[in-house]
Amino acid sequence: MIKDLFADDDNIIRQWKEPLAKDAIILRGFAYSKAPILLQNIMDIAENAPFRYFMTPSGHMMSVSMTNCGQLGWISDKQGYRYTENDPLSGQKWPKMPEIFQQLAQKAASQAGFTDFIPDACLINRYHPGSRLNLHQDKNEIDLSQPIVSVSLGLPATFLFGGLQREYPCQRVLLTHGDIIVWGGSSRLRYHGILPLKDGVTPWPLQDNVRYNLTFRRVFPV
Ligand code: MD3
Ligand code: FE
Repeated sequence: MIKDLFADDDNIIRQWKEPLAKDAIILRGFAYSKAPILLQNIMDIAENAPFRYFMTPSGHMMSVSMTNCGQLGWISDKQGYRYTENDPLSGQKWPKMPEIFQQLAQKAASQAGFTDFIPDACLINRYHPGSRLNLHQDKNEIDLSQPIVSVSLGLPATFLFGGLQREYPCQRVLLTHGDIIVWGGSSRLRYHGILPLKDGVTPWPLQDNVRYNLTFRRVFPV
């Protein structure tokens, strides 16, 4: 009998923890083995709630396209940044957050010491080469005691991780397919952003030249 060399496949997926700052950690490779099913779920969500380019309150079109799943979705328009229960494109509720998204976010948060993280919002960002996200804070959530969990899929991106004021220096961190960042506590309001994406090839089953980021948040207190 020949031993099945792939029987314990999960054990050969490379995973490690990289502290980034106080209350912020990178879980390298944490989502890697789940990437195909996560991507399939993203495609299903986008059939009901398509990716779209929001306008910022100041009237600029964002270069990242977005959609959402969960009880609440993050949107932007002339009236400002906020969370809504309905997709403004369809007037319908945002698609339900898939069970696998929920579980992954909760498992990642607990790895970082945040127990019982139950996200009520998942923003899905899609980047193409040239797409970028300017330095900003995530502060539209009411419950700032809860962490944020971010999952990177597809093309690598250079993440800028700043301080509590815009002028403070930034660390640059390369985020690749399957990486997760969890941050909360004293890092919750740090400025951060994504440098313009570069061309590249992406792992199966992704089409080339695209990056997705799932951002799990708790908007309303539990
Ligand atoms: C915030 N998205 O959607 S998430 C966003 O990759 C957003 O699409 C980026 O920022 C993206 O609001 C980055 C990752 C992240 C990581 C560390 C942080 C956001 C952070 C630390 C403090 C505050
Ligand atoms: Fe952000």
